[in-house]
Amino acid sequence: MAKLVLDPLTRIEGHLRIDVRTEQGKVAEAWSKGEMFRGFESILSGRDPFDAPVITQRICGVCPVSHAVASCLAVEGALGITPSRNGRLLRSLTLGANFLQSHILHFYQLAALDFVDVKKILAYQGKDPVLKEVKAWASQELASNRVLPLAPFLPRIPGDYAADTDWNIGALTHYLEALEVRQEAHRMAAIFGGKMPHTASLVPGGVTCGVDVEEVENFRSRLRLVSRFIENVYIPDVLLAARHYSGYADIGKGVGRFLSYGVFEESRGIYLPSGTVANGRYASLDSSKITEELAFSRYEGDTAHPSMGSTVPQSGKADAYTWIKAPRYAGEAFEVGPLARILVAYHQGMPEVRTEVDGLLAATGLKAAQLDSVLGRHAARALEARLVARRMETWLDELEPGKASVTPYEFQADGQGEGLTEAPRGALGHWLKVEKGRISHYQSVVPSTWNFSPRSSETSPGPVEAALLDTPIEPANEGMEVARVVRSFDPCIACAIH
Ligand code: NFE
Ligand code: MG
Repeated sequence: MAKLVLDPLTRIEGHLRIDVRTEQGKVAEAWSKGEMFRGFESILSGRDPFDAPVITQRICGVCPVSHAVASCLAVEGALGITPSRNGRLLRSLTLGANFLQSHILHFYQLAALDFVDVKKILAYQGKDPVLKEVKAWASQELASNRVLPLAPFLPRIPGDYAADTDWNIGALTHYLEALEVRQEAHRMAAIFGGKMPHTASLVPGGVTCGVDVEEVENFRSRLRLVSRFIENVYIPDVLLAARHYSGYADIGKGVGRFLSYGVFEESRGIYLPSGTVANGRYASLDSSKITEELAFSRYEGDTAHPSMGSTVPQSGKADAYTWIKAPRYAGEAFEVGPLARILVAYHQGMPEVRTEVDGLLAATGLKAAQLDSVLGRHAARALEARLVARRMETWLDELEPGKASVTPYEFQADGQGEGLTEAPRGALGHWLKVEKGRISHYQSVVPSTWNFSPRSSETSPGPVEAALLDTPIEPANEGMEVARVVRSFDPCIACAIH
């Protein structure tokens, strides 16, 4: 029996710590720990409800648009505001751009370094000027006396990296290219969002910018650049990774229950459906079944629906081991994220998702059950990027230049609302109550809160804790297998603890 601690495990803001206990070369128990508290929900109390989208975006720089959309929907519900048609489409375009940048960022900048041996650049013999420059830089760094040479590529967990020099160098090239493409996606979000990372224009009622044909085409041309990268680089790289690391189709199997709130408002309805999948069966979503449990979380109070719950920190709480709460649906842990959205859409029967998933299974030789794995999560994220990028073209076509993007409304001083949407990492809900024109209650339940939740009882682990069970551990890898399982969920702890 041995214990392994990885801390911090995140390559972005937020401090995720993972502890595992291993037995006979496998993970026998795991603990997911959010190591800080921020208090956004308390900050919102007493504020003007129209400040909510501005403040909640500051929860995160990676998925701010989702927080803006969730709070706009919650305020609209509370105050009886119907967003305009253009506003819905512009929100979806801005959110879509944010999904694309986040998925590309995740695969290349946050996850790829667990698979790609960047040191192989030292063996580069070709003529590409950028790679020659990277090689020179790497040699210089490694020969230097710097404390952290070759950051952000090093230090790293030793791991079992693929040996193929060309593959590794190719992947490094794509790492660099992804940085540029991500900028394009940020520029797209800024066209209607005003600026990034935190948009200035998403408000209850729609978006405060007009639809101008030139801007629409500006957006479209950038979208095509990003789409080209998704089709020609991102998806092929995921397929190649699946070949080099095929064992990861059998590692990281989670709780087997998936949930999506549905996302991307269209002129009618929403694009990706809401619902749950358990035992391979689709069911519609009933948001009254959502609770947050607190047995092992450092907060006061008891299990409650987020419309009633509170977030009051209690640092010395006995048995508690994290600042992340434990969201549950009908009392059970559910996985959220791109894989959940894809499986919910698949089992609900959405034709284009069925085509994509069946195509992926045929191309990789994976069985449907193996989607619930490390590789399945990476593949679902890439397929979703393709689906969203394609659909964004139709939202651009549906915009009505010259028509209003925001609806006028009569201000109501009281109300209660629920804003359910999806962030790149999964289901995102904001719940608020307005009394005498001020926010009297605000709770958000965030994707990484679902996935990185602690136990709700001794026998009911959170989704990542469950996914780590039985992961084979090779001592020489120093926990790389754990890192790969955890990062397939794309953790953002700044969001999870908010
Ligand atoms: Ni900070 Fe977020 C997304 C939200 S996270 S990244 O995606 O909401 O869990
Ligand atoms: Mg919360």
